[in-house]
Amino acid sequence: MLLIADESWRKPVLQSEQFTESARLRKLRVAVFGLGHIGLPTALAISLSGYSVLGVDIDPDRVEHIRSGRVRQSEPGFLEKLRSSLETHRLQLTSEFDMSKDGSDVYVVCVQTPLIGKKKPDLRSVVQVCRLISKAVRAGSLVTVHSSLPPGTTRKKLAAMLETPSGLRCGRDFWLTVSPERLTPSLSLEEFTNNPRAVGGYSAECTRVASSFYSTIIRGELLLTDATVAEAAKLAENSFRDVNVAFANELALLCEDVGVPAVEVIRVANTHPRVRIHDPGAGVGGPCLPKDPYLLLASSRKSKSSSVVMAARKINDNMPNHVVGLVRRAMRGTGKGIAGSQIAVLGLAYKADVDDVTYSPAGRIITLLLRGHARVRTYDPYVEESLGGMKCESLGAAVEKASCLVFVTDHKMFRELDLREVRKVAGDDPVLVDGRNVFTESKAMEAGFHYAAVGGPHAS
Ligand code: SAJ
Repeated sequence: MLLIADESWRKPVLQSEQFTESARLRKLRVAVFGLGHIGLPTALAISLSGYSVLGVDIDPDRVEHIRSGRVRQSEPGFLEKLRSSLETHRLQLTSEFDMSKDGSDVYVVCVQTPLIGKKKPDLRSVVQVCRLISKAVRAGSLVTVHSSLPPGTTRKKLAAMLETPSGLRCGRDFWLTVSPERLTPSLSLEEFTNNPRAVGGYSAECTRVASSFYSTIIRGELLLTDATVAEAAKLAENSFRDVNVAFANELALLCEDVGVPAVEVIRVANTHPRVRIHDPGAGVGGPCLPKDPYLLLASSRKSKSSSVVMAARKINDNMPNHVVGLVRRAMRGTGKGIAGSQIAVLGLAYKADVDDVTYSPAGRIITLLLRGHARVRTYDPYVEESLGGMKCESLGAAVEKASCLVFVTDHKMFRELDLREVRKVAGDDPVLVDGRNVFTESKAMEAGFHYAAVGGPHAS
């Protein structure tokens, strides 16, 4: 008879059954690290699923702002749900994580992974949080990473970091998974809950155990896979989108040379059942698309000189320069230069109806206009920042006596503008440069503007 002296092999089986049962009963205590545009909706959504959640952020001001309801999420119902979770203490917040008193069962890592120096991944926040968690992680815990990571980071770097001080073994004593976020800021709770979601385990057992937790908070399909697959898939999604936007932008530049409106070419091409050309624009911003391609290739050992992903980044990063070129050309057509001219930059956020200016093309456009000695006023109904221009509190104030209006973000309120009213306050013989094809040439000209657009006609 085989005597098994060491009972440790039973631990994982017992633990995983206990974990799964606790998940079913919503008894797991969850700690979410990082309360930014991903972490806060994550912490709230998990608390709304019935768990007790501790939201941890190193910035005490951010914690205070969240407590007082000063949050960036503008989606309907977000604030009410946040207040309710805080009032019932279903969600608690702290800027000090005391690992000696921590009794969490699930640790969710939602901190940022920006770029540093020459477009290198900056993993310091993830490493800092994992080192903290490594001092608290116990047998039967689940650590799951929602941050975007270069493929292989969790398996090669984070697992050992979590094992070291505790002496516990990843995959045997505690579980480790990668489950990258896909939500879009204006639909954060809905997309968190309903989007299909990858759950990638350090081991198959990690994936299995983690799925018992995620199946209680995610209604979308769970894609059970490997940790490195989950890391790579996330970056592939955003790199795919960035490459496709770059194609639309390159097509737009071609259409300008040929003299046909890119939006019309794309409209016709997209009637093909298997074609979906994206929208050309003033550039690609946001916390993800401008950086995820670099994270994806960070693990590549091949030369990046012929990379389509890097070529796409170059095309997209050049679009703000192209927009300023359209401004120069259009104003020259009215006998003006940008030096000394009053120019209104309308829309600073990286995309429509958000307040985030991370890597926003507007920043580069304003810098280039100021370098050309233009007098730049800015207006964005969602954004606090001015990005170097003179911030105006109304569209009218920004447009008053302006020789040129540059639309950089396609906010819904811009789409609804009556250009004839706008024309009344603008300067003489004004130009409208449309960075997001919000308007049409005919509408702009009827209202009294010379019109130029990305991929569109040049101002006549
Ligand atoms: N953009 C274009 N043309 C397009 C689409 C986008 O110029 O056709 C520009 C936008 O103006 C913006 C930038 O690209 O400046 C990024 O736009 P986005 O819609 O991708 O916005 P994000 O970064 O908030 O969301 C993306 C989404 N990823 C994908 O759609 C594959 C979202 O699902 C992710 O959760 C998010 O990145 C993320 O957090 O990774």
